[in-house]
Amino acid sequence: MLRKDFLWGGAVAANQLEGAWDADGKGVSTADCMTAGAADRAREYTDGVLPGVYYPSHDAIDFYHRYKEDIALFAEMGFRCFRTSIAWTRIFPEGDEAAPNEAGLAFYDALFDECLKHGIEPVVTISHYETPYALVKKYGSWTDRRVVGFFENYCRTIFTRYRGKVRYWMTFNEINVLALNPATAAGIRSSMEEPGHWQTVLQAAHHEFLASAKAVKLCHEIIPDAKIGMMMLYPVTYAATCAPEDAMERIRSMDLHYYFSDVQVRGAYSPKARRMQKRLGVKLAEEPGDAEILREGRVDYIGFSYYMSSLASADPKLAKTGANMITGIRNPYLEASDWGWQIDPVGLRISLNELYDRYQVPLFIVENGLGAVDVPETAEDGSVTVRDGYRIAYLRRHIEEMKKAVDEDGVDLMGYTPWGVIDLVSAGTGEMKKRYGFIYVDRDDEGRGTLARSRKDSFYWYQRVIASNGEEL
Ligand code: BGP
Repeated sequence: MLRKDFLWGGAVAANQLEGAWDADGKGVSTADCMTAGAADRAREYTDGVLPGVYYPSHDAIDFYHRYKEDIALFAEMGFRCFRTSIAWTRIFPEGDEAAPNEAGLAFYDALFDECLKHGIEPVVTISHYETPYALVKKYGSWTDRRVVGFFENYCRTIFTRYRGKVRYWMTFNEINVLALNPATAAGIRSSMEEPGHWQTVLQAAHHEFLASAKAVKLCHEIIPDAKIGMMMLYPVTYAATCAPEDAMERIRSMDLHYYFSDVQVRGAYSPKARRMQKRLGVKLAEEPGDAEILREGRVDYIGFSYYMSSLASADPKLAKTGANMITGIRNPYLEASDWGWQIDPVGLRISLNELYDRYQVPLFIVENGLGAVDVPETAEDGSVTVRDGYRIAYLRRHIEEMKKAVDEDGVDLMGYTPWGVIDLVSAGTGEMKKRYGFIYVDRDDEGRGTLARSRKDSFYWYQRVIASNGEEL
């Protein structure tokens, strides 16, 4: 049985739904410089906002102006929590100002008040793929240690302002994506093929670790009853065959991800992480006192996203399939989504087992879901719905496995917030067409549509799931 206060809810990120990208003093974030892509075409990351170019985040689904209507719908589903992020650029438009932008702070005050009014706990990601673009231009983003101080100032500001309103926090969304896609994660232009890539990203990671640790300490001081976690993409990986070389390759590929979680959960680089730095030719610039900062900033829980599993093979020639930030090998036992993400409910149970065995801290599934093409239907009375049985099937099977991890394997699980509970802009491709929501939003890839909201079949299904605490699936 799931605990009585299990945090059922849903997850989104500011840049993927708020829109109002330059309203009320907001600055430009890296997400505001991402063009629209497609399933087979990557988004482009432009040097600032260029005239005449379409940027999907600029209007997104206009949550900034419609949040009351949307939160009322979340409340109708019975949400106990709502995971969103604060856009750093609403609070500090360029990231390095000394004083915050009051209009930005006031927006999140109103948003959190609206949630609390409905009995919904806000769960807040402090940085979700939306670094202030001015920090990229002036400092090279997280490659510069000064950004740690700016982040600390941002955290102190929001913890002080929202104490009494927000009890659940996460520092960096999918922090390990910094190694795989530093442009999306932090606006850093570097690819794995480039010499110096690892020096750049692991130095930036060191700064994010310090920033996260300082945020944890500050949060505990300012809001003593708060819980603050890390957040990672969990890429559960199997050996492609029973060849021992593939088993070793699986371990090797996971090492990169544990590099991130080990520091944030255990408060220090592992011996293996130190070897990895050496092997990759990285000379980390560290200062006396860093070890202490990391040790004192261990997180309270691990939030993670889970969409699919991957395979590891020592054979470099194996075919690839599309995957969330990771290029994977086709698994013949699994079906894939239209975007090539391999659907694997048991992989969620395995992820929960692996993470809990390794760390024994509470876990929180803060993203999971199916990106799919939805076809809206209009009834005679004019109401719109989507018959999304495929989405219900995906979520049902994942929740079943999640419950086994709790009931049979003893995993300490805080909650479950499926991704993109209201249709929003895809982070990977910038599409609207790739929909995750229980709530349909009339908006297409070219930015057309009325933005009207409609309940899909999954809306009513999820409502029953929450009401029965996961018993009625
Ligand atoms: C995660 C991100 C989210 C979200 C999700 C789905 O990696 O944290 O921001 O977008 O993936 O990905 P996509 O939007 O590319 O389908």
